[in-house]
Amino acid sequence: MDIVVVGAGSLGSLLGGLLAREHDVTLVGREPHVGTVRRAGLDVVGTESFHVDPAADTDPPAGADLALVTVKSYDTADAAAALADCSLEACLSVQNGMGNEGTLAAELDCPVLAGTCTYGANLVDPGRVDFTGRGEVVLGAREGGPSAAAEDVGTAFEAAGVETTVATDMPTRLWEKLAVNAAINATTALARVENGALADGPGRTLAADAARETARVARERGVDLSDDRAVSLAERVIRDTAANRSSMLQDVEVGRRTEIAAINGYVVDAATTPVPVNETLTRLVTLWETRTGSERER
Ligand code: KPL
Repeated sequence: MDIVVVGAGSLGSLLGGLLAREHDVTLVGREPHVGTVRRAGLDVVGTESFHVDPAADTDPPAGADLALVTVKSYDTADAAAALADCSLEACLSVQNGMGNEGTLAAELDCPVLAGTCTYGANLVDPGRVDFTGRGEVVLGAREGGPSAAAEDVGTAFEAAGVETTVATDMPTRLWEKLAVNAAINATTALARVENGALADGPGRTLAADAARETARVARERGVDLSDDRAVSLAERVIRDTAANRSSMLQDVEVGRRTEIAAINGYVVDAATTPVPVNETLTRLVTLWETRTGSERER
């Protein structure tokens, strides 16, 4: 399969690297990373270590079987515009936050699939990504139900050794992922701690409260997600990724804009009843972005 990965950051580079062991992959991202990959290839180190030589560029090619979109949520509209003239069989969004698939579908003339991913990655240097934990990709039709395109993509991912489940309930899965990210990302970024620090004490309380509020908002919007399930999913991810630095902590550490608006901010905007924990987390991270000027940094 011909795959273009739009958003060669930490996760995009890891998934692109794994897929390049079996498929023709083009990584689309920023310099100096893509230039280094073009000249010297991509080193994946950690959980598994290997070297691959995918194509790499700052713009997408004219066509591909699949566009795998892994850009930050605030860059989705730009990614959609960049892909609008690209001939594609399918597009898969594996991003944090909600609403990305709709933004892509508005520009693209192919099935747009939704995905979640629990693989851990950290782009440490141009051309080098740390593989910090094996996980799972779950993907399917963004509106739920069966999808031939999702089956094809699932088969291609499995052929490359990427643990993949094709699901027919992606709307619920996206809310579950939102609850996990709402629980973990802002708190770890503000306290500058790894995910495992939320396993007990005040971090555990904050994470559970943020997850519960997100589940309530999901139910207000007709999604069947109980408080208990949201909390236990968040607690499982905290345990399974204890040593990981969340993507928002990684953003804050390098002074980059965060995805707060698409995570806790989305919960606040979607709520019809008060969500004080998500609101406070959103305000604090937004305050940090404004004071550091990072809301302009990508
Ligand atoms: O998706 C993540 C992220 O960091 O954005 C979690 C699940 C919190 C893992 O770190």
